[in-house]
Amino acid sequence: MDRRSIGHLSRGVWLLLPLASLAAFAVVLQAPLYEPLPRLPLPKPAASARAVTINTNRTPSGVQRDRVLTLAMDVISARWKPEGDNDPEVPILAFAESGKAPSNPGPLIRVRVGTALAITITNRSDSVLVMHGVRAGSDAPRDTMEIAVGATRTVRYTLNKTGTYAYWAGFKGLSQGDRSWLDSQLNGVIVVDEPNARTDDHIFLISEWFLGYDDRRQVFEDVLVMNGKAFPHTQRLTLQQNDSVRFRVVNVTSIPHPMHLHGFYYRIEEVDGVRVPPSKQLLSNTDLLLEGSSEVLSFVPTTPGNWLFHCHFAFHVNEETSLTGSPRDSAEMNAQIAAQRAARSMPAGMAHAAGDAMSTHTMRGLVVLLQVTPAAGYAAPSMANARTIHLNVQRDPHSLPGGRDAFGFIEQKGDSAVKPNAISLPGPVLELVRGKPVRIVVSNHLEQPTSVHWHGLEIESFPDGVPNWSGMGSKVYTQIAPRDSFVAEFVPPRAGTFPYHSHFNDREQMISGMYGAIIVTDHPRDTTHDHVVVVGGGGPPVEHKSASLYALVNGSQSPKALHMFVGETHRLRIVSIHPDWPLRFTLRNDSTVAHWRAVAKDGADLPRTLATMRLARVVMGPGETSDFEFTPPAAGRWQLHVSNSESSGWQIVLPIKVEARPKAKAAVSRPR
Ligand SMILES: [Cu+2]
Repeated sequence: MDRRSIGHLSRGVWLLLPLASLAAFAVVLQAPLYEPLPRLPLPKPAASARAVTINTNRTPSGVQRDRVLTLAMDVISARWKPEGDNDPEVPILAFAESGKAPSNPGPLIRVRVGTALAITITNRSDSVLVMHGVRAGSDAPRDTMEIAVGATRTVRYTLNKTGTYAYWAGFKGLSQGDRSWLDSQLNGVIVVDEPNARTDDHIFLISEWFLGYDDRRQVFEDVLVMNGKAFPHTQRLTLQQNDSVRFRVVNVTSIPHPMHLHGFYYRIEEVDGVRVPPSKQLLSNTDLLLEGSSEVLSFVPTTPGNWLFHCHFAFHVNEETSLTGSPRDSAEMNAQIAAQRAARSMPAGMAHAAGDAMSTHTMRGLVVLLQVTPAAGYAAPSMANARTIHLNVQRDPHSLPGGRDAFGFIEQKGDSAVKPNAISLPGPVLELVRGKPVRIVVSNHLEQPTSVHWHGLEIESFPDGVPNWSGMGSKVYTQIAPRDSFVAEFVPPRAGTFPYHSHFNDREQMISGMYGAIIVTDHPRDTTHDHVVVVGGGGPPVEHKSASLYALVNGSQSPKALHMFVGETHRLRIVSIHPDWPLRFTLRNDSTVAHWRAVAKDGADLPRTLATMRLARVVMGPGETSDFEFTPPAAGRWQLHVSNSESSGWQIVLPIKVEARPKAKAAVSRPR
């Protein structure tokens, strides 16, 4: 679980307001939705710009003869529709294989190891460009190549190192993540395969088109895409149950993305072109794919139905990450804003997954749909004798820091009715027994639809909680309407620590309290030695398109202390579910960082080779869980420091009081 460091998170959701302005906003903003900022007019493509085709990275480009791949590419001005046919079209520079249309991503370079590459690039743009990733896929150091306006340059080298790599180009002087819009889609993938490797894997390149305007007001337009398209216009994969799958995911944006797979665990087989030895491959269902990084993930879709692979930053799958509604001119802007407002006031019919013109909330951005076809003879597990849990979703007005409304869960026990507005922050720990069916009746007492996702549990698709998508065939789950309820029935197959959270309008509901922990065990937990730490949102951001500054640790900004005993082993189950931030955890006392043993990640036990003692520090993206064992070496005040991964951000301290256990009184014989 060693993390490479999270780099600077420079823009977009990461831009923060000065702290001094917060107090003023906190008083004013009580409405559930902040007023959208004006949208930025988008640049227009030149009349001569050619239309971009979408490259799904399934077909290698170039001409291969006698173990030499020859690829000639031009950089040209192009017009690109990152979303639907009726959505905005924007100008970009794009790679075009000579004689073909420009594509996004650029041409796929894919060869057997040992193939020579002759790549020729002609710069037909009117700016000097620098090509990066030159010699990626070889033992030679990475290089760059400057290409003057109108110039043609050729590079030849042998692709002698297996792995997944990116090539990219940008204006002179810019890093990969500094590129903003015109040069942001000059990206392509290089795959160097083992001699007999399967090549039917799925390659996804994540890029961002970003148009900034005014740092102070954080006005910007952006769209995040996978292989040149944003959801719901991304690819839809059809997979066969029990047929192994491999994803190659390349992130050329300026920020990490916590990529979450519903329903299944994946193994990370390769990072940045370097194989991870099988003994070091752990099971994950959510992992931070760092900026500028590539990963190869493999999994077996063992359960049929409809699933997702998506980024777990709520902002990156939210309507705000969309050019839809961005104006070309003021008349169009005004009409679109009016239409959006009209749509927002509609009470029902919200389409979360598949998208619907009249919906008030849809997923956008970094989402891919997966459909797993059942194998012959598939039968869902029996739900006979399921135990029932009643979970109510309610709103507690003005109860969050800053006076915002909390949305949250409360368990209804026995026959007594739950008090209106009462919620538990975080949601109640759902204690489930491995292999035993459970029926969770979720009743929605909000004025808006909701949905609940049991994150990371290897269950059937139907109860998985993705509106208008979870399920199979004609049996598809929709949502939980106001005053309606939904029965999620499943059998948790694995003991471990998992989050549960809203999967509808996450950017408002999850960040406002709709999250909690699920703990699956074989035996009841000894809660004096088994502690749950849930870190999630404490309210939505105070301004459009900014990150929320509010976080809660076990429901509070000054959480209650945990109690531990010297020399005894305690388990810490940490759930990271703040939808805006990767979180940094450090367990320490005044003088020193502690050591702990990592024992599980995302609910799956670590293999013995990875369950090691290490310095007690970890960075976790939203949706990740980690379990650690800590044996306090000394009495006193220990602390779990929780902060966002930016050094400039907030920090919350969870106190841990460590005491020596009072010795049992020795039997002393007394005179009578
Ligand atoms: Cu993301």
